[in-house]
Amino acid sequence: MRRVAALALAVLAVIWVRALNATVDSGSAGTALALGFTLLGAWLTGDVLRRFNLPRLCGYLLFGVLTGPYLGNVISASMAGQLQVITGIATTVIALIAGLSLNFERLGQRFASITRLTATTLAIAMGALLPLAWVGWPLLAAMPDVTGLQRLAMAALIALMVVSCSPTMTAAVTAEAGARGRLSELVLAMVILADLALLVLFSLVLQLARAAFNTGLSDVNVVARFAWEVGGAVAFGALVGALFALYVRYVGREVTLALIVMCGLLSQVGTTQQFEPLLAAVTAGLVIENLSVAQGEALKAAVQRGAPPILVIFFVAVGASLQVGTLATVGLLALAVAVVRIVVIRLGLAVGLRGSGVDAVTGAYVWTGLISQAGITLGLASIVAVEFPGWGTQAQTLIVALIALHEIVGPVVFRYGLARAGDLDSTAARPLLVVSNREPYLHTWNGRGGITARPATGGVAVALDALMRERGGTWIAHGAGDADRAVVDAHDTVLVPPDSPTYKLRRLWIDEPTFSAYYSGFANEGLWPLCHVVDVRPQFRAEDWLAYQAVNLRFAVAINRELASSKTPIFLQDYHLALVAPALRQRRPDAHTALFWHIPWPYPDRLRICPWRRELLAGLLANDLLAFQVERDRRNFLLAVDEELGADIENEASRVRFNGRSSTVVSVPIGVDFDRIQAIAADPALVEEQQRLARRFCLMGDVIGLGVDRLDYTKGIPERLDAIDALLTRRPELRGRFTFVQIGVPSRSAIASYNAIEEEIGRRVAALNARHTVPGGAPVIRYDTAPLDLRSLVALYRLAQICVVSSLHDGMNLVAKEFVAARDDEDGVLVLSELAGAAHELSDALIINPYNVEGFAGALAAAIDMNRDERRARMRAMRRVVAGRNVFGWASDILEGLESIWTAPLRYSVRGSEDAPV
Ligand code: GDG
Repeated sequence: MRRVAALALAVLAVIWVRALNATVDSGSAGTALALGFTLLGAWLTGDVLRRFNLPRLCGYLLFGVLTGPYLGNVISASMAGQLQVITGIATTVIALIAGLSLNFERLGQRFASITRLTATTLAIAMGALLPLAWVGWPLLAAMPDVTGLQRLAMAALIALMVVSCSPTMTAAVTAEAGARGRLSELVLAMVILADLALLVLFSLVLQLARAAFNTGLSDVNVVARFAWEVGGAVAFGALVGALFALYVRYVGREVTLALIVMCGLLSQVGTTQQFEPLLAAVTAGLVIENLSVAQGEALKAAVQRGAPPILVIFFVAVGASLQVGTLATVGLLALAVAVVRIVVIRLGLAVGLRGSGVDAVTGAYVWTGLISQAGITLGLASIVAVEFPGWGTQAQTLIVALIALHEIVGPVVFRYGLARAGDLDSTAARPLLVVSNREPYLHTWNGRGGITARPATGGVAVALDALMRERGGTWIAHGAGDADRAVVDAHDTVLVPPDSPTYKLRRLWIDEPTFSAYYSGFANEGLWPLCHVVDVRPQFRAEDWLAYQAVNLRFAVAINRELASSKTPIFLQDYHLALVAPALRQRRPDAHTALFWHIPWPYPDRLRICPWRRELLAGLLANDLLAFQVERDRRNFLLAVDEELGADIENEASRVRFNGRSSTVVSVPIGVDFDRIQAIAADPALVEEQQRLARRFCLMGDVIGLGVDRLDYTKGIPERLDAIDALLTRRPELRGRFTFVQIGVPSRSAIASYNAIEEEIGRRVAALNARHTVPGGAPVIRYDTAPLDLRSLVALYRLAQICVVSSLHDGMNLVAKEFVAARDDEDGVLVLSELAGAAHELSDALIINPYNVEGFAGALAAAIDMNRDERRARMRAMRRVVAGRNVFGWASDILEGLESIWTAPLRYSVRGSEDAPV
């Protein structure tokens, strides 16, 4: 039904667009054939250029430039009409992409400083170009004697066109180079903001020009038309954006088709109703991306799938219109303008960058991203040519020549800038070395003599695996599968993922007694309870400590062997590996290491329980970068460092100097793979899985609660059961209506405290079911200890009205964020413990204290009674947070943090000062 509705909507919209644009004749077979050949030829040229590390778009342009002189004879009237529509749609797609690329929330506080930098750069560049255009006006030949307001308006329009940039090219170069980092992020935001401002200014000056040239406008009309053109465009764009976001959310079918129809609407309605169509499209993109990141992501995927053919045709058309011949006539002038342009932009940047907070390396290369000009500039030039056929056509020739020049030079220079600023090194170009206790894939015998590769479950392992698939490199971990040895080569490595190998898994074999003392003993009976404020006594045994040191040393030796270049970033995971860095440094003093501590860090009084705390602190400080989940952990760590080691702490720079070296200590909250969970959630076939699970868990009542945990005493499961008990006692009418699904996957079962909690939970579930289950009804608590795959987990998240996370203490808690990511229906209530790190970010959950049973039960009742509007508002706010900080952002923040430590001192070492600020 939804599919039919989507198609009907698309067809209606197409009919409307065609009605609006009645001048276009129906296409002929020849048009289709010519377009097909153009696509093929352009695609091939793009591919050839790609091999030389140049963006494909350059190839399309080049193809257009080369075939342009011959196309004129081939293009028929009907083809020209089709091309015009395609070009209109394509420029709108480009503007929409620009809008979709700017997420205010993701930029956070940087947004204000980027806006300031852009405004300063533009103001200075325009301030310099305007008088130059005025003075240089006679060079343009047409109407050299014009003075006064007319000359001012013309000069301003030209200056605006000259200074404009190309969001598409910027985005294309960034995407194709696989760049990620400060420069690409900064440039993209700047280019979009600059073009937004220019579009508004252009519209204003255009009205002035119309008045000055007396094209039938009074002064009042100037203001009214400007308000209509800009205000109307913004309002129309916002409306279309909001409608489309709703469409993607509630219909979600044929998104690519609907996208193209939407761009058709924006471009055609904009033109016929005198809106500024490009501004409308940028606004639509901004609204979609900033109202709902998930819809923005879905749209970006649709653009990737559906828009390339349109963009190819567009860029070929641009190439064809560039007419290299014009370069011969205005070539010298264009060259001079290009030089002046870049000089004034650099001047503006030099002023704007002062005090902007942008680091010096990034700042030095921002100009490289501001060279390209394309779609939007071309659009402006053709408006001027149409409105003012005399001088406008001449100005268009100059601008087109300028674009031709910049299209050739821009992408190459920007790529160079990205490389110099380290945006290329920090991603795919440089492999990564991940080190963790647990491996991402386990090989096990399947009972029929065959071997099965099983991926690790859990958000972090899956996300790091995705990162490794993208970057390549090596992952070192303890080999725990019973068939692990059978699949490795002579160097104990195996290529993974098994279906499409992209990186190396290096396994480490640790004998059982040592492993048990290191893992169960020191890590999980000592450090785990030490770091969590719970009622379990940490056990510190000397033999466990010895095993912990020995295993950490083994990891360090393995890293040293695998590390081809000292520049390869090493990303160590968690509390099992606190002593790896110092052991590695003895072998590789210049290794680059970052460690993420996934669990809380205890306050100094509790840390003092550990006899080897100083060794641990010193070990962690041997990393270049040390990251914690939340600020409180970072603070506790710094307090301990101060108290125990007397190390030198620069609080502002987040740096600790100890033992002749310095480490940066930061907090970077971990996220989930939002897009992946969202994609699973959006799959219509998931409904069948939900139905299957509903049958399996006998979910007959109308209120379903859910808890998903590793069976761990820190997760507050008994407290959760107490609260449910209190709820059903207080509200007996809920019996028979309320079912709670508790997934509890056993872990660390060799440890007594874990055994005890497993038994306790089993006992309490039985008692609670006995007390509250109605005769003949299904049990209140559906308790299952079998692990589920991610798909089933997402299905459960969507089945539940309430998800409960009641940790007594938790570094973050990914279940809370996964639940939110799965709820693109913006429904469901999260009941979240204030003692979990996630509560620092998800303040729109119902926050509880698991030790307060009555309060907890009250929150469950509130969750059950909450009305749809409040549920939606809370979930929407939480989704914004979870989407804005996904697990890839987490990893790249840490890895980029590591990179910047290593690029900064290099620069300062030239000055020979260790203490220079970074
Ligand atoms: C530490 C910190 C921090 C659970 N059951 C199944 C399953 N899971 C997955 C969940 C989630 C993960 O396990 C558990 O997340 P937690 O955040 O509770 O993780 P911990 O193991 O306690 O880990 C914690 C985390 O590190 C990350 O930094 O958040 O605070 O203690 O991803 O989905 N996954 C599948 N089937 C199950 O049955 N596939």
